[in-house]
Amino acid sequence: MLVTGKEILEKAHREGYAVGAFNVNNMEILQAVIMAAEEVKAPVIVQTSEGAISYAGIDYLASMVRLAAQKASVPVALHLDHGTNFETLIGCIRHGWTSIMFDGSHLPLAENIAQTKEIVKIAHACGVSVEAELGRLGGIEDNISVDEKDARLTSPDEAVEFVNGTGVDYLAIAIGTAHGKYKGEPKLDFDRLQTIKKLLNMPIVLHGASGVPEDSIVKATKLGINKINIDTDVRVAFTEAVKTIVTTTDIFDPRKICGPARDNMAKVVKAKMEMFGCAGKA
Ligand code: PGH
Ligand code: ZN
Ligand code: CA
Repeated sequence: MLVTGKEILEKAHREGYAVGAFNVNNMEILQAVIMAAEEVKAPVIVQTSEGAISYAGIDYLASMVRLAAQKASVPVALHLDHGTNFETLIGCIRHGWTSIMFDGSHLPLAENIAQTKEIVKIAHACGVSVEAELGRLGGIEDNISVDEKDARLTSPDEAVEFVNGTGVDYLAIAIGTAHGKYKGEPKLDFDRLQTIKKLLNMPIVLHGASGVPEDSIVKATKLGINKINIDTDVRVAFTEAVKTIVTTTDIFDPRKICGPARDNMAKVVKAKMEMFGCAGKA
């Protein structure tokens, strides 16, 4: 069934686990994510970036995910990842997204608060949950690209001011992860996470989680991360399967290429769900 992001994440916050939020932009990725969630009985967040929406079309994605959620035996939320464009944010609300992220993390604090507050007012009036980001992640996620030198960890004091001033349902914080593939091993600032969680006592979101070692993920989940965004690791699972098939066989039937790729993605998604602690929580 299709539910709001808040419903899924408030429960995760109360019970102390994290739910996977996986980026989708075609049928195979969506099916892989839903298959995995059903197999391990996990609630799941399906998220689309603005890039995914321009690639697949907002109506295609809306219809596909609505159908998948209707048929699914687990709770599914449809979330807009890194929304920056006002028309897209409103378009998602109109097309049935149940959660949206407004990413004003590039703005000065006061402006980020003012714009986020406006989005929260509109979204909440429509029964849609809102995520926002404070601090800045380095790396590349579709349309969002931030140079390492511009990356900035979240200030706990600003986080309190931000949440009080906006009324967001969950907050994405920067504690050392980055979007895309890592060159070295990411070092997470767990003290900062612990301080922020204690001050806010609400669902907290970790972006850029592909490539973060399992022990860091488990620790972050114990310290209060409740939504974990994964994009790169699923893309890699798709591409590795496709590469193997096209370079070692003469297969030219797309179903025999995308089918095994879908299975490979489902395997990766399932492993993440076990790691995040949301398996069995549906
Ligand atoms: C993410 C995903 N999406 O918003 O934060 O990041 O590609 O590093 O998993 P990764
Ligand atoms: Zn992100
Ligand atoms: Ca990453």
